[in-house]
Amino acid sequence: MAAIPRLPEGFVWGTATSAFQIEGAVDEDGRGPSVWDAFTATPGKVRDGHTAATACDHYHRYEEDVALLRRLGADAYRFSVAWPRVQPDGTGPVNEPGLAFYDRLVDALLDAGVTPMPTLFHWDLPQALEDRGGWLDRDTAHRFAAYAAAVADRLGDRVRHWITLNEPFEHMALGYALGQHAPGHTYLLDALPAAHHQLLGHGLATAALRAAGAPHVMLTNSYTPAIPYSGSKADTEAARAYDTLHRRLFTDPVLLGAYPDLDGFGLAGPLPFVKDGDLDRIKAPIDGLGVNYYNPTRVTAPEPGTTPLPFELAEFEHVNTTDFGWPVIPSGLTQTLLELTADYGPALPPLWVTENGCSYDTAPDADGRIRDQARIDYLEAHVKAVAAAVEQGADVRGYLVWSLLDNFEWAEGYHQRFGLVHVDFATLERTPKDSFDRYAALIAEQRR
Ligand code: IFM
Repeated sequence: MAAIPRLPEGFVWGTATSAFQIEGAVDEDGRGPSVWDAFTATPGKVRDGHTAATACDHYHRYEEDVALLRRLGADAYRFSVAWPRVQPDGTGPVNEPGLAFYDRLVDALLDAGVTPMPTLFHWDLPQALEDRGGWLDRDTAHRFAAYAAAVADRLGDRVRHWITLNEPFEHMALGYALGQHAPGHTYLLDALPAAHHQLLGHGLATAALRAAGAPHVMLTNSYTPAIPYSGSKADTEAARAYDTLHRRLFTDPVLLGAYPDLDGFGLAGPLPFVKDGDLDRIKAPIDGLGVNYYNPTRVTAPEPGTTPLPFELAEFEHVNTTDFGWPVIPSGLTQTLLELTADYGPALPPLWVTENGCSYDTAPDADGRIRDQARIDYLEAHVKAVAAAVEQGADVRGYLVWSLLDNFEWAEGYHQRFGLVHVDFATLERTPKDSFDRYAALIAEQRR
């Protein structure tokens, strides 16, 4: 294998997780129910009826997990704060025992020499807010800023790096448009206010974090280059439409203070849910843009009359796929980073790869070792893809593997294993995989 090029001095290496996917302890210490508790309790929503009631039991085993990060040599750890643990109803006074958990976690990370990078919203909205309309209700954006202020008030003396939202596109598309994730709505394009209100929440929370003295604030989006199925004009336009919905809808307002033209979606003219001053709030300066990358998306023009959307998705042929069926195309990460750099120019803050990883269910061998060579190959190829983008001018500051642990993969339950560390969900025993050791060696090599 060719050597992995050295990333610039100070480049940050780490891993990422999210609260609902690992914590468990859903009924403890005053935590309120989230939309995901309700969704997992609804028959047929999650594969094999899996729930996250215990997940990785990280809530009780966080010290063991922080020890794993120390052993990995990670510079940073991106986790999420569960809003319903901090404010069980999503509003009102904080739930002290819930906030105290994150206090302990942050202290443990700092003791281990690992920089905490909390994300304030990774999809587990308090159910009480969903009952009032969730992200379709503008007030949720204001509630989010108040919650962000409460967390910053408690952790801001030690946490410097904050992330407001995780992947607002997926949350809108899967949760509000298609119903594959909580809260399970199938509103198609009527889900768009959920995009705007999340972005408004991001802007208002950014202001709240600044007021609390936060020096480094980011938003994390998912990015996927839209690859036209063919060179035809129709496929090229379809890919452009997909890119508008997935990338530009969630990036232009934040960096440029304007929504892209949505004419192709039958939405000519001003969007009725965007009020005066919203875009100025959404455009609050940020210090970094989080990039979650898994694969590119192949896009084709739709057959007339088959869909209200100006595109259809297609499969890539002759490529390896992960257990999730996702194509393994590392060059898509280079392309993503370079396209952001070219398209947003001076408006683009430094980029951070806040998630990248793959699902492979490699079982322990007879000797207990997990020889997940496919994950090693995936990670090496994607780190090289980051290095290639940096070499060509992208300003990338960090790379975080999704994920530290095998965990609850949303509608797939425990069927997709993304971890560097294997979790036996019956015993909760953690076993670092071969990829964990390879990533540890890679981090050490980069520091030498
Ligand atoms: O597990 C998810 C994570 O919560 C958000 N980004 C994609 C990951 C893999 O599907």
